[in-house]
Amino acid sequence: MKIYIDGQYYDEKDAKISVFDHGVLYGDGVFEGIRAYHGRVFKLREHIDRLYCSAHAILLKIPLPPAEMTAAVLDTCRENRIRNGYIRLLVTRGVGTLGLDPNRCKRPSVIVIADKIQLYPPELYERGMAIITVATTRNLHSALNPAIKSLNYLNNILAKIEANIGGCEEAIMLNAEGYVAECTGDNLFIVKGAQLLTPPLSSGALYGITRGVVMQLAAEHGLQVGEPQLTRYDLFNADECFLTGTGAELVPIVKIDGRVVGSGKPGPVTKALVAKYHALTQVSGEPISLPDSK
Ligand code: PXG
Repeated sequence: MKIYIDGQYYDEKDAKISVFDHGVLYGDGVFEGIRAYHGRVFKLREHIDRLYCSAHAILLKIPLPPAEMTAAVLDTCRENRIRNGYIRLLVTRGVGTLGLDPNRCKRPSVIVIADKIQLYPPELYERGMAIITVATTRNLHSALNPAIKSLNYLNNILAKIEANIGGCEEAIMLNAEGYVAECTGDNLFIVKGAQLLTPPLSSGALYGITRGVVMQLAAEHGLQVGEPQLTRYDLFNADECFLTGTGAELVPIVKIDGRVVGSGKPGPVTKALVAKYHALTQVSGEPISLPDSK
């Protein structure tokens, strides 16, 4: 595997950054997780936009314009002959001193990794997943806004650990007011009658790219899409529930904190949206343009 670091490709074993990089010292940086399907990068513009918005929010000036970043992602896929895979894009604050001051960091570093994807087992999609609410609440937006996809993911990691201790692969995170925000690396949706509901961004949810796609597909499917504040009660009494994310796509949720959701099986609306989402991933995206011989 070849890793892109600041305009050059390195073998995996040589792909290294400094221990003085503030990305390592302080989690000072931003990232994206992107999918490629059938030789195309899905929703690349949206991911690039979100990366620059995250960077803007932390006053991190990405050293190349979005068009060059886009080209770097596509080129890294070509370099690794990736047709289907997972792309991790990150920008660190760069090499600085041991002190906090980001002004000491002269140049941010850009890293692109294009790899095979680790998928959840297919049974999970057929049977659905059980999840639990965890004690760790989402970061306050007045402290570290969860809309920023920063390299400081400890809030999410702590919640993930609690999920694992509780025997689950994902967790519901509430915000400080007790409203549902999202999962540790996925957004959350419920179906109630003809409505598709997901927590608003102000709840502490990430502005998920998959979330946006699913909301659009649902509207086209004739569902009424809304973003009200949701409580655990709303989730327990939903007809259907699922989570969304670039890696996970759509995963049906059939049990929450021991309460069976709906029929206890993946529901018809979830299945219809899964089919629509898969269909879209097969036909859209930025072409990687791999030569046929490769
Ligand atoms: N919420 C959070 C907190 C996320 O980090 C999503 C929702 C889904 O967003 P997209 O744009 O992908 O639909 C994410 C992104 C992992 C992993 O390995 C997942 C994400 C990021 C990093 C790692 O599960 N998800």
